[in-house]
Formats: sequence, structure tokens, C-alpha cells
Amino acid sequence: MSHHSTNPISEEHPAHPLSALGWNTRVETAFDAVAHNAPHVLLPARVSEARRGAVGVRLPGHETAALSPEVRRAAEADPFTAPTSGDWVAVRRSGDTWLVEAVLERSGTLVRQGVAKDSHDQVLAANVDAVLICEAADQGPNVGRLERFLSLAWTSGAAPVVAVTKAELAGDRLPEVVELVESVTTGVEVHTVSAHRGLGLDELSARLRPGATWVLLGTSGAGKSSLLNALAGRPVMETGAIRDDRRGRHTTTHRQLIAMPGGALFLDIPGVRRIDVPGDGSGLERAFADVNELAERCRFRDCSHGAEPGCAVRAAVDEGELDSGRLERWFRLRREAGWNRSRGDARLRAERRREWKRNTREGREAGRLKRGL
Ligand SMILES: Nc1nc2c(ncn2[C@@H]2O[C@H](COP(=O)(O)OP(=O)(O)O)[C@@H](O)[C@H]2O)c(=O)[nH]1
Ligand SMILES: [Mg+2]
Ligand SMILES: [Zn+2]
Repeated sequence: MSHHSTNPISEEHPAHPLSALGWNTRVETAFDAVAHNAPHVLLPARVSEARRGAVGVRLPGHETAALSPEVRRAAEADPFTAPTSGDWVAVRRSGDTWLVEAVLERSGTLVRQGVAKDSHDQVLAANVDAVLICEAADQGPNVGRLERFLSLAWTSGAAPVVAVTKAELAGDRLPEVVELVESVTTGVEVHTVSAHRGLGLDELSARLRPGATWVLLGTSGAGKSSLLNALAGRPVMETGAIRDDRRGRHTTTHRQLIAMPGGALFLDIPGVRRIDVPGDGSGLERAFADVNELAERCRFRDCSHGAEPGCAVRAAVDEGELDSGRLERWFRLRREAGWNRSRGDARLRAERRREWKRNTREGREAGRLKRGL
């Protein structure tokens, strides 16, 4: 073996073949736990795209993997467990196909709240470290939408960063736009960028640490693909008047886990049109940290910030410190979160009931078998 390595560090610590895809010690531990007891030889792989009944994986080469019967059954019983973009999985070779034998424990998930009454929450992406929320400078900004995106991001456990895109189109309004964005993004970094003019890209690139997995959130036309291309320094995504769904795009599957020059990864997930605030209200409260801070100073611990005396929230509105629109949106989002939570609970109860019935039926059958009936 040659010892003329140009990089002595990598010789001491040879990089894992999957490190360019975000492999780290946490994932390694999760994989070892699964592979250790497996009857087959398993390999780790990262899901770049979920399809019907199969996934596109990186091994690190591009492959398609079918779901093993166990993984498929688990996914049918609980769609939350189905392998999705960004998931780390254990695969094995079976004949001339790859099979996903297990989905490794996730560090966090970006979940879209189920909208229909009986619909399940949908995992948009797994193992996401950071979310880049794009809001176009020339169309708003829509602060209510930003608050929803921020709630979603915080709930996932990933850190949000906001990009005000197409900055040059805002002209003189730019400072006002950025100020509005900052008024609803307490504790979140805001970058002003222009993909077309190359503005703010270096600063944003510096935030993209090697091995970190990012997801872009924003409405169709917000400039997400253009920004990604500008950051990548090459066309990795199609831009412009292309429908933001699977059918309308001509990008090939291997483009769905995009490695940036600095070593960060971007997951391309289906466009999210409607953001329902998750029933788990923790992300929402984080997105409204400024309001919550005020609420701690209310005289009554259970203050509803209505007409009670000593309400610090209402006082802040009266003094012009807190925008009354933001307060109204907080009330509305909390109500929504409450509805979604109770709906989720009802769904969970129904599922438990079904499972209990199934188990007792199986139990009865097992008992009958044992007794030789
Ligand atoms: N003027 C200007 N237009 C931009 C910029 N970034 C994106 N656009 C345009 O905005 C439209 C939507 O961009 P795209 O990246 O496809 O948005 P996406 O739907 O969020 O991926 C396209 O016509 C882009 O050319 C920018 O920095 N400046
Ligand atoms: Mg796009
Ligand atoms: Zn109050």
C-alpha cells in the first residue's frame, strides 16, 4: 500500500466511505446495534428518496432497495416507521436486489401534521440537523407563514435558519422587509441573499458545516432551488416554472441528497404547501419565545392574556413592544395545536383499540392452539 498520502490526518483516521453522506458515531452505534444480532451481513445506507414500497439509497453508490417483509409490515401498521428521505437504514443483498432490513434510530424528524381527519402525520425527512427557511424579499414577507415554518422546524429538533431570498428585487424596501422578518424570528439567524447577484452566499455557506444535513422549506417560487444551485456553484436543481411535485420535475433520483462543496448535505423533499402547526406545541412556543418571556411576567400564572389585571403581554402590546398581530397569531396557532393534539390523541386511541383487538384475537388463537383445539 502506498504511503504517499497528501493528507496525513485522513491516513490516521481513514474516512468512512459514508462520511460524505453524514455518517457519524451516533449512526455507527445505531447500526452496530442492529448489525450485531442480524442473521445476515448488513450494510449501512442512507435513504435519498422514498418511493412507493421502495427507497433510493446511497451505499455510497446509488441503488434502489425494496422493503423487507418486516419493515413493510411495520410501515403498514405505522407509516411513521416507514423509511423516508434522510433515514439511515441497514440493507442486505438478496439475489440481485437490495432489501431494507431495518430503519436505524432517528436523531430527529421533520413531520408534517396529518391534515385529514384520519390521516397520519407524514415524516418529510429524518436525521435533519438544520432547516433553511426561504422567504422571498419581493413578496411580503408573510410573517404568519414564517411563524408556521419556524414552529415546524423547532418541533423537529433541527435548528432553523432564515434566508430572505431575491434580495435585489426588494429595492429600497429591503431594510423594512428584513426588519419584519426579524420581528418574528427571535433567536434565529437571518441571512439576506440573492442567488442571481451572489449576495450573502459566502456568509450562508460558512454556516453549512461538513456532514450536517439540511432541508429547505419555503413556498414554491421562493427561490429555494436557485439558492441551492448558487451555494453549490453548479446546477443541482431545476429552477423556474417547474411544478414542485415529483411528476413535474426532471431531476434524477440521485439528486435528492445533494452534497455541497463544503461537505454539508441538502435533502430535497416534496414541496410543502400547507403547514399545520404540530400538536406537540413545543416548537410553537419556541417560535414565540419572546411572547412566552413576557407571559412569565404576568401576575397570574394561568393568565389567559385577556382582560386580567397585571397581564404583561397585553401591557407590551399597549406599549407598542409587541405587535398585536403577532399575539393574535400566537392565540390562533395555540388553538390549532390543541385541535391537532386532541385529534392525534383520538387517532392514537383508535389505533390502540385496533391493536388490542388484534392481540387478544391472536392471544385467543394461540391459547386454542396450545390447548389443542
Ligand atoms: N431576481 C431574482 N430572481 C430569483 C432569485 N432567485 C430565484 N429567482 C427566480 O424565482 C423563481 C423561482 O425560483 P426557484 O429557485 O425555482 O424557486 P423554488 O420553487 O423555491 O425552488 C425563478 O424564476 C428564479 O429565476 C434571485 O436571487 N433574484
Ligand atoms: Mg424548486
Ligand atoms: Zn398575561
